[in-house]
Amino acid sequence: MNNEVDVFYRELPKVELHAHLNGSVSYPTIEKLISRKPHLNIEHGMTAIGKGQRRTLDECFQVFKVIHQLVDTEEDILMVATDVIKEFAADGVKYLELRSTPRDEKTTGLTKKSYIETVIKAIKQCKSEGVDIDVRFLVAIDRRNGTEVAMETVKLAEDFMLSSDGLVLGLDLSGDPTVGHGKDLLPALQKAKNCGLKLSLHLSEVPSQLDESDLLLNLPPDRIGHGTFLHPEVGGSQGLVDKVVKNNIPLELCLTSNVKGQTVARYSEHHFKYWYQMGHPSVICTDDKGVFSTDLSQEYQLAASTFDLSREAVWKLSHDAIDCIFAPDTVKQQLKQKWIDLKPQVF
Ligand code: 6MZ
Repeated sequence: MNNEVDVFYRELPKVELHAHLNGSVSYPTIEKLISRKPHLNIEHGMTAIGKGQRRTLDECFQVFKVIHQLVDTEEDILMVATDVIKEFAADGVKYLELRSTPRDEKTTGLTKKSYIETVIKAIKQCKSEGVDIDVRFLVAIDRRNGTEVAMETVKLAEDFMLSSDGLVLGLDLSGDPTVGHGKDLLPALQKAKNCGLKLSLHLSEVPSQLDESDLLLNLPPDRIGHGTFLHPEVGGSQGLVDKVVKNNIPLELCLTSNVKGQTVARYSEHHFKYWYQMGHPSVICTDDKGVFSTDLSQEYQLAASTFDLSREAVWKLSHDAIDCIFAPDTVKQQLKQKWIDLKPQVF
């Protein structure tokens, strides 16, 4: 990780709401996975995008395929999830919503159900070890897998929502945005909403998804991932912005991910500026801290230096993220108390 991050950002209590499990795997964990599976001939350069490097979004999705080869047993998932949770905690994250796409792996006996059970086991293990972070889980639908798998995933998520003591809170819709169409997933998402699962949907991560975004915004989702091309200045529309504003749907914004994945040309052009200036709920997140070689402290520092935010403004930004979490109000109150306790006397 980046040692140049100012201690203020490291010590800032933070909320992370957009973190894909397998995109968050750090260098040391990748090393451990590679040593478990040397026959795959995978090198670290194939699993992360270093400082100053960029890839097309398509190339980023190839990286996930490499990581998935390395993470294909319950044992791997337990290690990956435990390491990721501890790393977020060490970076000052007090509340984390992890998301991941459950997979069946015939060769190892991994099933979608045991995948989710293993992530829950990791969350509970960290809690029992006293790691200072509240972790919840969102079950992800990979859009390329289509209608039937989406329905199956909703059923699984519903079962876990009812049996996981509040650890499974909702659904994420993600995956390569150039593949498939949201209209095929709408019935599954509607069903999820009806049964009380919260929805965080990747919307308009690439241009030319206006129809889809318009359709999915009618649900409406509880949060939006990226939303890069929603606003009129980048080819979106005022109609889309109005829907987001009317329903007060928070945006999860991932600066480094969007710049390294080349959907945003430079940091100063990031759509954080548009939404933040409007006073719309905007939450700084990492997306894939391993793949994009970043962490949440670094993302806050980047937002502050790019958009000239004072330390008070940064504090308010991290504090206001609490209102966007999917856990119930009692958890929000506990977190707000934590922020009061940790607030520096002077900035
Ligand atoms: C869309 C993304 C993503 O689920 O195996 N994922 N989906 N846009 C992005 N922007 C870069 N980054 C990650 O984590 C990896 C999976 O998360 C989704 C993709 O479906 C990817 O395969 P899990 O834990």
